[in-house]
Amino acid sequence: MMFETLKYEIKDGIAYITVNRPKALNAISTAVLKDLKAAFDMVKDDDQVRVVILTGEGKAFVAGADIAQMSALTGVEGHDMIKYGADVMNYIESIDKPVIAAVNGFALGGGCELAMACDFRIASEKAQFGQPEVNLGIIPGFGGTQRLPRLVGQGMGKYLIMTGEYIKADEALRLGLVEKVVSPEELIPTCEKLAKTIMSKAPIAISTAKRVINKGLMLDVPAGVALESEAFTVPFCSEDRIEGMKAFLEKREAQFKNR
Ligand code: DAK
Repeated sequence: MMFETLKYEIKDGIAYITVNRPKALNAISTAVLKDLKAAFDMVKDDDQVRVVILTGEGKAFVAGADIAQMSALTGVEGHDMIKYGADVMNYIESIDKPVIAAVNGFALGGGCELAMACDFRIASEKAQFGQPEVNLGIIPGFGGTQRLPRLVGQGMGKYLIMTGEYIKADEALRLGLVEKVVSPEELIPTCEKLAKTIMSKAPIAISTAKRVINKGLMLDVPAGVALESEAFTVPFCSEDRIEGMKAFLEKREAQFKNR
């Protein structure tokens, strides 16, 4: 399928989704949001796809929501747009396959929020992160006020959102906003290596872990642990669990079948 604002390719179980508006530093317009929703619908329905790598074309990952488009909206239109964008980010987070953000350059405003809706952020040394909304007289609207403090802590989350300060990749690593920093050339190979490691595990275990971690973060610890106990039976009752444990005892690699 062709998208107006994205490239979508599948290779060896990995869906590569690339935001493709390099002249506008991949700014998120309504068209980008619609394309992202449609692309993740395809990821969800395609059994061939096991992991997603999401990146940006050119020198930016995504430099924010499209300020030119947003500036013309009325209050009501602005509300609808922000709600739609926030829903798309929630949808990406809810996909039961791991999503890796390969952050190649600027991840600002809506771009930082898009990266945070992914499961992992691997950054190029050239990446920069920030929530500069306060410079425009607004606040983050695609989940940033909620996901950033959960990743970097309350004080640093407030600091970044209230100052609009940009941070480089090494600082993002120190804060826990990204999992790894690599050279630009190593960015996609590093993401592919991570994807392949995850793909070698039992898919039902991976999807269940993602769901329980995401849901549990919204609960207190005893409620989260109850959720874990309940969810544990899903992989435990799978054929892959029998194979995984048998393979261990037979000292061989497990052959998982996603059953
Ligand atoms: N939107 C639209 N165009 C953008 C853009 C953005 N966020 N960021 C960059 N561009 C465009 C520039 O206008 C420029 O276009 P031309 O002038 O060539 O036509 C082109 O991309 C290249 O950018 P620069 O020439 O500025 O490139 P530099 O390397 O010099 O600078 C930069 C790179 C990332 C430091 C700079 O472009 C920059 O500061 N960009 C803006 C960063 C930012 O503030 N992002 C937005 C965060 S706020 C809503 C309203 C608003 C929002 C959401 C909803 N509603 C009413 C619903 C906003 C949310 C955000 O994400």
